[in-house]
Amino acid sequence: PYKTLKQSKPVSTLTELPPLGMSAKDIGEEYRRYFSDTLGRDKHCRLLHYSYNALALVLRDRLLERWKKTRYAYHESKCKCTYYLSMEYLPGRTLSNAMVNLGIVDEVSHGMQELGYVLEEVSEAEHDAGLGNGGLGRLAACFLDSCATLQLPVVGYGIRYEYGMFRQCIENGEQVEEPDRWLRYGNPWELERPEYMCRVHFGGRTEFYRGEDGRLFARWVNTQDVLATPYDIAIPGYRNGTVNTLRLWSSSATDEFNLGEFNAGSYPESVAAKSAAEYITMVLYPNDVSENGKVLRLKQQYFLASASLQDVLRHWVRLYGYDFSEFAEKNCFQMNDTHPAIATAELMRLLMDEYRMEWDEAWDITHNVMAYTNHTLLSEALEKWPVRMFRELLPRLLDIIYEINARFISEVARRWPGDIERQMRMSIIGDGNEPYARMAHLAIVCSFSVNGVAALHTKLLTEGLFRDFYELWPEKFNNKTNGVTPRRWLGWANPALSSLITEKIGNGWITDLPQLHLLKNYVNDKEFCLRWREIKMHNKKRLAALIKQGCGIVVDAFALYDVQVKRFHEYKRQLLNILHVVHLYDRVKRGDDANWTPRLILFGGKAASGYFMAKTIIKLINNVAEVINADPKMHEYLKVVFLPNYSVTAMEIIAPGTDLSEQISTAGKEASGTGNMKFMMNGAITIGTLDGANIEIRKEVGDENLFFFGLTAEEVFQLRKNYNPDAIIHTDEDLLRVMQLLTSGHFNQFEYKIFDSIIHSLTSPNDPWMTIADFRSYVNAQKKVAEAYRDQNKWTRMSILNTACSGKFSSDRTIEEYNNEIWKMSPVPV
Ligand code: HBZ
Repeated sequence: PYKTLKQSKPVSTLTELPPLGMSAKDIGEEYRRYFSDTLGRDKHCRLLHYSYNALALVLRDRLLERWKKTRYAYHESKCKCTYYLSMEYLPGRTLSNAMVNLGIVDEVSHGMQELGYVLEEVSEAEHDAGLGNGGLGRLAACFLDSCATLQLPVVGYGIRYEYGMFRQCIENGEQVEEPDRWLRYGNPWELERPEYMCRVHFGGRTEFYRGEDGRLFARWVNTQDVLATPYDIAIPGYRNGTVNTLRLWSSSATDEFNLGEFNAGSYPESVAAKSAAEYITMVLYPNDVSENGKVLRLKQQYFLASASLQDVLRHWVRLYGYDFSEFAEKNCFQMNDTHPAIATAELMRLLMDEYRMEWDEAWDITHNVMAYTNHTLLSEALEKWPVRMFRELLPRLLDIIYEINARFISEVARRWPGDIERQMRMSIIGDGNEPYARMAHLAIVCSFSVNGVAALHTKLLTEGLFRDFYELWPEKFNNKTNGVTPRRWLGWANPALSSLITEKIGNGWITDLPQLHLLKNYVNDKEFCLRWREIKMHNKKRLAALIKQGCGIVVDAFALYDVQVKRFHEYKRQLLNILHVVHLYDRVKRGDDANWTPRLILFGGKAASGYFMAKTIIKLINNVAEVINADPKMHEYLKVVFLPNYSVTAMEIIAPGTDLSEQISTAGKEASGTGNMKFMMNGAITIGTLDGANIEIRKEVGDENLFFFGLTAEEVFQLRKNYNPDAIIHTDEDLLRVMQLLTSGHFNQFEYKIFDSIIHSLTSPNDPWMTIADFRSYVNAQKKVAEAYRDQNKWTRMSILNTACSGKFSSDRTIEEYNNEIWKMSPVPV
């Protein structure tokens, strides 16, 4: 088997600094100075935007001091550094994060209060930085928080998209996308660094030449260049003096870019060329599965890879000169999925063409510094780029990829002589109608570490998708189960619960989450249970207020809050959830309502703009909600809500107010999930399939404290061969009635046939998501949920145990594992 994990040591050995030494009064004074002297506003200006900006500047000063000290500490210790390469980061709001990690939430709150402001209202003026799609981008943000908290020298590299994840509106039940110009009113948290600008090449061709020493070199000529300017964002550790860097690149045109055309009198053409350069970082691709074949996407990927590597190499040369003998010992690159995988070939290019290394020397470095994390098994998500496109855009990189592949294939041939099939399966270049580059293969071949993001996912990678590679290099493969930062997802998001926890077990849990185990001592303490329940009630009211504000629906805090928030995708099976809702509706309608548990079923999440099925599922949910919510008879039984524009900030209210966490993907399809962990930490109980990290959640909390149902990954695989949804429907009366309601047009009376595609996919023997197969066991599990919820003492006990057993799912643990087994750095005290 792949390497099993060593027990990692607790994080609490960190020295915590004394509080910042800023009183509410100091904060008030500095705020006033920024508000009037820097921003030039006076008492007549009540726009919260300026108050927010002034406060942000106060905090930024504190971050800047520590930022500089951290840089110096890293510089002086000449420590090893790791670079996290990610096309996405979803940090959410920065103000709250800065206050929490500087340890001055109370001081700021009081300071603002004395000035007549409510801190929560001022914070509302901050626009979420939505530079990511979902789990992968949020994971990157949690990781940066943990790295800084563990005092690890890690730099995050990414793209400063002008437009982040679109804003989702719901019109007539349908998703409508609106652009997210999050930088319109400026961003007080970023620091432009034009002094570190660099150039990224595109197009042109390769030329060979002899150097003065007679050696043959390649150079990339006749290129069209684009400038990359970094914008730095401070990433503070939790109360420890460390401030790491997230460096986001923005593209712009070079000056000479336009001159040729301009001199020829084509002013409009020259300006068009300028905007082509600026397009590169204009917008985030809003797709959470794949974006194969789009030239602009490949440009974005190469732009990130090249700018970041140039930055690291320049830094190296400044520190160590042109001696690269220790480069591999002192640097590591972690690629967040295959999106930045072109960095492998780019590092080869830079080392050979710019730093004049021989192939072997460059390769020795490259395959010892690159590490790759895979986030999905879905075949449609595997990145493939047509060779033709590569040749036009990045000809020199294509040369290098071909050479890497030739050497790799000869290694395969040595290991399995004559096994041509295997060579074709493993080749980096795939041959279809049109040859293409398989980015996952490139990433594996060029990395010393390949990891999945939950135990089941890693197992399925080594047994299925990457089996050939696993047979060749078993030692490369390892698992790193995801985690989330407890500072944001418990400390900040759930202040009431955090204070109760700290009152009972002290505040060690904030940097050593397994300490939550101590809460188990209180499950029989009546007073404690009562307070736990009151806090949940308080958080449900906050969530109810968010719902009221977001879509005008009033919900009762006594109902069971049953929540599914995540990207919309067929494999996540929001459809299964809505089929259950229709079943509940049907039960009430036919009078089967004895011992009823009232429920709020809450949905939230975005669909990729071009993903027809996902958008139709959103429409179905909204139509079902409309029918149910408009029926006065249903009021005391059921409410269905679709909350528009789900985001990191919304989740901070949603997770603490949730009773039941829906994690119901088709087994084997959700690599890990991280929402499941946020809910668990906040005392929600999971209803889920045996998929991703759900399996590890069950192991921690025990079978009696969550609700599992459905086929296993193995059973899904087996059933695929003779799956017959129609037969299942006709042997299950409840399901038959649900399907009849759907097919009869009950939820689309004036919208003829709009749900036919859904009905067709549910009933197709080829439905890869096997929703119908899991309906009965899901409904049965939901019955047990309803029963359990009626016994509030039992439910509260389960809730406490879920929080108490969530210690494993801190991203501090995940990062300790990355560091112990892949990065191998020492913490650097600041
Ligand atoms: O990464 C998610 C997985 O689906 C989830 O199971 C896991 O917990 C999480 C963190 O490991 N994957 C994504 O979020 N993927 C993307 O967002 C994505 C974005 C652009 C793409 C492809 C995937 O081109």
